[in-house]
Amino acid sequence: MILSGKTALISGGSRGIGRAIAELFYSEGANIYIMARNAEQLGIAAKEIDVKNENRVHALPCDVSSETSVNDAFARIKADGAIVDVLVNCAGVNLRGPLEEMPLDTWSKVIGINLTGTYLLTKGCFEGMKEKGGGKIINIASLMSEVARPTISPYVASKGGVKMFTKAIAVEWAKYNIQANSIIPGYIETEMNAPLIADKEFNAKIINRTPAGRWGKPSEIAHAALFFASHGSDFITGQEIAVDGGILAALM
Ligand code: GCO
Repeated sequence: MILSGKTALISGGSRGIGRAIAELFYSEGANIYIMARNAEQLGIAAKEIDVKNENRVHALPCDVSSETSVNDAFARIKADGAIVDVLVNCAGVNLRGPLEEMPLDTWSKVIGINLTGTYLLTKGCFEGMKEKGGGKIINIASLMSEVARPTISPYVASKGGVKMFTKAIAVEWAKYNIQANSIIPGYIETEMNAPLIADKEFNAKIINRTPAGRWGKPSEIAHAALFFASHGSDFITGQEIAVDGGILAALM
């Protein structure tokens, strides 16, 4: 199995894309820490993912936007005697509203979780990855790393930052054999997008705008993450894979 003997840390791992990545990584033999703010939901998810009851999925409650919370989480991993080989920065929120009415606390919350959280977890993994002679950092970017749409300005800014931060990690840590790459999901059936799916007009727009003619599934993102977690990506760094049903390739 591709990830036997590897420890993966997946933020946002209790649901949606992060959960799908955790499930696939589990099936490939990884030892997994899943992170989320809601400890109860996280504990339930960890048990559900660990279908073979091998104690290979660990719930690690964490507010990724808080340096203290992130430091406490890494202290727990260290106390377990584990070192993170593969980091998946998937924790993300999208709080929507007109830019001209966007409150600073909403802006700060989105940037704090989506971008600052990625920075804090990435930095927390460095010493261990350097010690082990390498590592994989996989950042979940977005269509909004490439293009924008109205009413999601903090999310667009955060995901543009995630894409470019991935390149910054890549160029600075390549000498330590640490590869950093981004995945660009298209419109995926997740809880974050539930309001959009429920909006018949928006839903129809996405179906029409996506050449594949459908919303993507979280599991379809997971396979791209597995590639970036594998040795197959050892000479790939600072890049992006769009898993978007062709939406970015299409003008209309
Ligand atoms: C939105 C959506 C998008 C998608 C995703 C696309 O409000 O338009 O939430 O942001 O979820 O980010 O990559």
